[in-house]
Amino acid sequence: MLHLEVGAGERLLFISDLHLCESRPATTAAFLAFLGDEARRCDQLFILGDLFEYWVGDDDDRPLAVTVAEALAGLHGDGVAIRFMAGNRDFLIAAGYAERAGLSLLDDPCLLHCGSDRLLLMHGDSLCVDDLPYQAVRAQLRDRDWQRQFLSQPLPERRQQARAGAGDEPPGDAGKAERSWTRHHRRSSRRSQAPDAPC
Ligand SMILES: [Mn+2]
Repeated sequence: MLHLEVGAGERLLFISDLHLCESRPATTAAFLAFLGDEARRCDQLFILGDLFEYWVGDDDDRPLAVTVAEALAGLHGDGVAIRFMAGNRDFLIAAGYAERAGLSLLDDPCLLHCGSDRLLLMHGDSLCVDDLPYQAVRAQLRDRDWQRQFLSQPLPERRQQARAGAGDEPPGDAGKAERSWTRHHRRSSRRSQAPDAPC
């Protein structure tokens, strides 16, 4: 497990599950206002997953992704460390976007040492251990081969697949998006005739 130490006097802020998307501009506006004001007064901002409703690859240059990257990079430029742990929606955020947005990527879980306190940081979906189908899908979505195959598709196709599963549902309903990803994988597996691929 990743261990991270922060100074006892540091001001830390924790946020998660904003599920930013184009259909909820008020949430994006509130987040940008937060980055410009309250977040400026902390030393480290921890974003614990599902910042975005969906993520189809760091090459996605939709305006929302660009705007948020610029705002985060501005905060980082002002001296605030920004730690990012992926969630079950934006698990494909990787080094490319992290670089543009000034993020340090965190593994899930991560144990934070803060003076004499220890804080366990997780997105939380790994704790749904009774939901065996979900855990199987989760393992598959974190599989490097599956991710490579998905990311090798053209950007418009990836966007369409992600929107089909995640676009209109309310935040918090993680299962629907995951099921969409699974359906996608089943189709892809058949296309590539990979008989051993899990589905
Ligand atoms: Mn989530």
